[in-house]
Amino acid sequence: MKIDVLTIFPDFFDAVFDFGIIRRAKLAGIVDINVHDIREYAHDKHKMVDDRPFGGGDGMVLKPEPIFAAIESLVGTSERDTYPQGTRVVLLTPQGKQFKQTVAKELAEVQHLVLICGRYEGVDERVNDALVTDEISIGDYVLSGGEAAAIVVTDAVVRLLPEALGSDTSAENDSFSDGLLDCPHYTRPAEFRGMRVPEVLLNGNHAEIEKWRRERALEKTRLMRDDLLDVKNGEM
Ligand code: 6GU
Repeated sequence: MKIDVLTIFPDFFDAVFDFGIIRRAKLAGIVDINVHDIREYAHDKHKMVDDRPFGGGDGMVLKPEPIFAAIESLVGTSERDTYPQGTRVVLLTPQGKQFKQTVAKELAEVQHLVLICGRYEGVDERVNDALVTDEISIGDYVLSGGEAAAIVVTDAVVRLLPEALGSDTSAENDSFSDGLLDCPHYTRPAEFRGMRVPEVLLNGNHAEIEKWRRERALEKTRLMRDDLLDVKNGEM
């Protein structure tokens, strides 16, 4: 998979894609991630990437020209209908559809993902109208820009790529993959400062351990995220 990130703060991404699973996936050739400065696609003499909103109001709006030029360069066209198959151009914005594990799974199937990091104040709507295939928000809170959201989406997608994880079962056991939160985990020592690891995990009875894990996962989900147990929300 190829992932291109478009941002006005490319330095923001310097370290984050060089650790853990993303780093491993890059080195293994499972994913190719490139971060692009939107300013490099601004061809006016001041390399302007944003401007004041028509109609007035606070903040600055990202201009359309550099973003159209970037998409033409990275995708080959700025006509959405003619994007190569398996191309998704995602705008990270608080106005988007909420990012869920189901969305991560869908994006993990594509060949080319372009992530446009919006600014909180806005992106010229013509970017949306002509270029964007998906608008995604990572939750109901305000971030100053889409950069942190692009990192979240990249991490969630890359760890789903075949062979990105060390063990081929670990993604299936994650929270949300079956619609429930994960069960508790313990490692040595079996007793630490008077706190003992649940006995069932020490006895080697795998059927009992599975049953215990399932029960704890259900209990935790009921306690923390009752909403996940509703049938209508069971789309994880
Ligand atoms: Cl994708 N962008 C911004 N600016 N704020 C957000 C968000 C994205 N998702 C949640 N809040």
